[in-house]
Amino acid sequence: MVPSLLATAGGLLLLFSFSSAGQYCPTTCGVADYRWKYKEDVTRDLDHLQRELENIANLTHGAEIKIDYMKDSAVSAQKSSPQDSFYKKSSNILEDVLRFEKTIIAQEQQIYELQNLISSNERRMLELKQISMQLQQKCQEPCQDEVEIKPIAGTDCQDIANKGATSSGLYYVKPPKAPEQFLVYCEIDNFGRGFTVLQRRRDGSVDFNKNWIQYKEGFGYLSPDDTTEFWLGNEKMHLLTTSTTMPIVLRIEMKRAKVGSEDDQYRLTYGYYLSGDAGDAFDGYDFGDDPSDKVYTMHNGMQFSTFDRDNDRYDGNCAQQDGSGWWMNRCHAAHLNGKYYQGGRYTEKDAGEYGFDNGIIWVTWHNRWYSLKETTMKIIPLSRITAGGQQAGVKQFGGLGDA
Ligand SMILES: [Ca+2]
Repeated sequence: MVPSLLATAGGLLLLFSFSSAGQYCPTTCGVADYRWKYKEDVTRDLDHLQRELENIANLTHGAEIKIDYMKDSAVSAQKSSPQDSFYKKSSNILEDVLRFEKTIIAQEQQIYELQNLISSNERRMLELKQISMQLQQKCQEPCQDEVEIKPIAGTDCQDIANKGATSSGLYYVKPPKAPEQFLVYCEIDNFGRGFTVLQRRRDGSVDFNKNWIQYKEGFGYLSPDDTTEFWLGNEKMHLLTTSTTMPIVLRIEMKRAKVGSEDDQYRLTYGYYLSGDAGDAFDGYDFGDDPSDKVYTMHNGMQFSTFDRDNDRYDGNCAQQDGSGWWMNRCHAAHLNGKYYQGGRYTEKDAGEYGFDNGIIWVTWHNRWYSLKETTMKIIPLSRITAGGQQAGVKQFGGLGDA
């Protein structure tokens, strides 16, 4: 049987499921990838500009020294009374004036080059703005000609199911605090439950070793038939979990599962957990290496880390050595964004440069040297689960900490 896990809090429930490409749509329209690609050029240009400015500053400084020197020469020439000495001094002054002129010409040349650089940068900025506007337009209605997007929209997939949607697929959602709607894959079951899918691994076709911006915006592909891999994006996950339109059961009101804002490094908090056969790896795990293993591998309350943004509780950089963005502690017992290993089992050698367990891991189900073949992370308002209906294979695991 396929084990599944339900982690929650407050109005929302986080569910993970595992089990042993056709039409699709990019999760972000490639905005993040484009930005990342452009970053190097911009950095290089800025460095160049910086060097030019330093050159000019040096020249200006040189000119100041020359002026001081000329003043000194003039003063000393006035002081010396003999005529021959005066002529000698004044020819020295002439030479200095000539040198000074050369310096000014060189400086003017530098300023001219700088002006060119600025106007070419301005042109590039303009181009970039145009491209960004085009992308923006595309992002508002991505792939609408290529993939089937269902006509019903809502604040999340449960809202969409409540409005009568009965089949899984791509839908637009606009959570209350979202500036604009975005596309998600909704898993809608026969009991009228609408899960909003946050992450999908199924074949290793998408590289999950991405930077902060890419995790923020999302990456991979959404498909109407759920055949592609993706990360919906931390910002969208934050918007989806930061507010819910569903009534919240009082019993768990103080215990919310949510992804924090970027200011809080997209911290993950949850307070209520329902688990199936796979156990709660999010609560940490005692590997038997160290008495503090469990504390150092629990994920509740952790901020998000990527190789270029280290928010973990480890001296080193978990996201870098394990090759993924995740709510790293020191480092993990659950690691669903890990490297995809086709065969499942892998070794320290397979793990490459760092040799740490970097697969798709859920240690309370399989040990850390087994990489899961398929995972899904999805959320649903808690009331949909606690209100009854099908809960086979799902039991309450325990109330865990405050959010
Ligand atoms: Ca660190």
